[in-house]
Amino acid sequence: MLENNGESNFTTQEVKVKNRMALALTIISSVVVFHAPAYASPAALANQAYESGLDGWTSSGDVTATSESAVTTGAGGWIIAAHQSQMAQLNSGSTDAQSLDTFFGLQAGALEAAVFDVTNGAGIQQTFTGLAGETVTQYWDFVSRDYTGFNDSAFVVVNGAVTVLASIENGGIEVGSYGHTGWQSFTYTLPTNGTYTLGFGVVNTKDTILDGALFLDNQPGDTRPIISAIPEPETYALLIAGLALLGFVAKRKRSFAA
Ligand SMILES: [Ca+2]
Ligand SMILES: [Ca+2]
Repeated sequence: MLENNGESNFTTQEVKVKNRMALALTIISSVVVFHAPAYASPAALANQAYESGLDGWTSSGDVTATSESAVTTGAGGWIIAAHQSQMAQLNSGSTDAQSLDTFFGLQAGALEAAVFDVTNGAGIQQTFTGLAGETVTQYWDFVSRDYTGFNDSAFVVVNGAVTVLASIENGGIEVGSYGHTGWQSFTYTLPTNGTYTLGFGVVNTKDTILDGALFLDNQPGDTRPIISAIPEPETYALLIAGLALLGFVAKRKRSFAA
């Protein structure tokens, strides 16, 4: 009887301890959930939409903020327009390959290892701090003024690692001669809390002419073909034939009315 009472008392104590432990666990887990970063929340970059021009970014080479740009190629070309009023435009011909390595904080020859035969290019980047699990999404659009045999390319650099986004014929989205990618997204999820440098660039290869163009914005803008304003000879012939037909119809109407 005494043993039973003792055992019963011990069980009650055990239940109390378990209850306290459960309460403690509930408090701990609610605190952890409260402090955890929200799922896929965006990291805070300055002026990622380029609505304040290039504020918050550093750049090298031919880099400007613009609302709309006509990129003429050997096969017509493309008009690229910003989301809202501004986007960044990079044209590849101005900073030599070695200086681009330095600009992006890369080991000498790192760009050459990712994109062969690099001659010159342009770059833009920003350093920011973020928390593990946060994401950075940048929209980009690459247009090739060059043709196959040359491999102008666009790339992204995250903390010293180069990844080709697009090229004429060697990696990423391959556009071929005078091609374009349209607006695409690049998303990076921060693996740890810390400081990151996110950069984008575009380069010429083999020679330094017919620059590649890279456009950047925080949301996709517009891409449409350049429509020639000067009619082709065939168009004139059609126009004249059309006018002649109209004249014939009008004459017939007058004949019937008479
Ligand atoms: Ca914008
Ligand atoms: Ca080129």
